[in-house]
Amino acid sequence: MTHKDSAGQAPTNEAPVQGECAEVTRPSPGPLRDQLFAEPLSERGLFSFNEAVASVFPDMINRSVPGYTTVVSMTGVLAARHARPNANIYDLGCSWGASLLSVAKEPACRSCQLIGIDNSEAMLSAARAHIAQFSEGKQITLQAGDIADLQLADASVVIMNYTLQFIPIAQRNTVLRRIREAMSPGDVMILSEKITLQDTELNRHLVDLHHDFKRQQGYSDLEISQKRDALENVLIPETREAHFERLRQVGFSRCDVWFQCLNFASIIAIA
Ligand code: GEK
Repeated sequence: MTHKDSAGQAPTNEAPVQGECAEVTRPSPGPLRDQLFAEPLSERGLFSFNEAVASVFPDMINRSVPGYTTVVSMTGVLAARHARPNANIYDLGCSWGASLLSVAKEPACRSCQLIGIDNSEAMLSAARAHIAQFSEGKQITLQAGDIADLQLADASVVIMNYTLQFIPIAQRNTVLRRIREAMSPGDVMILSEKITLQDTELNRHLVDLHHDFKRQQGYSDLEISQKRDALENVLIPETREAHFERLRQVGFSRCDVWFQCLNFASIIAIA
């Protein structure tokens, strides 16, 4: 079996095995290497969380989001400080469930219900297979659902790692208000996002640095530019100030960035 951690990261030198012997040598291939944008695409398609993306997701996010592993592992630590016994811990846009696996390792979260919600069936099916490999995965329930129609209750921790950015800006206020309404004072939201900077020149610099990061992770210029085109108008980043303003507007008492690497920030918001 491929060695991997709960974030689903496979060793970086592992390319997908192809050919007849693959089944014999690699009975459980684990997450594949992301090569979805490696060849010139005849048509510019919008990015979606389909089966192809779901199958390579851990490799894609680990090599695309600087600081992802730190955010995922610290999500469990942050959750442990705020988990109320028997309350719910939600991960909205849970993908393969990496953040919930991090939470499930924390003894302080053991009496909580860990609920992962995602609207991609392909992602949920990959998540089910991934989570089943970990004993702590038994504590996790996965649900198909759209973040726009959330029904949350008694949420002591709400995790939204790199997902709000895919919700239309006009809906973000309502989504966050519903989340806040399901929380009690002292509960925590962990909100991780790609961000833009108000200073346009510095913003361009950080975008360039992010592309350098992706090159360092083995992505080619073609992969970087085709993925960027596919994500245009699909992933809509905002400034950290816009996030703070919205979080306060919907009733969070305090918020700040607890981690940032290049143009990817993680915000802690206390209800
Ligand atoms: C991680 N948090 O590994 N409703 C529900 N799910 C949605 C919606 C929606 N409206 N829109 C997008 N998603 C994860 C990574 S990925 C981030 C999150 C990325 C889901 C989508 O199907 C995908 O699984 C996830 O949000 C975004 O820490 O790919 O950059």
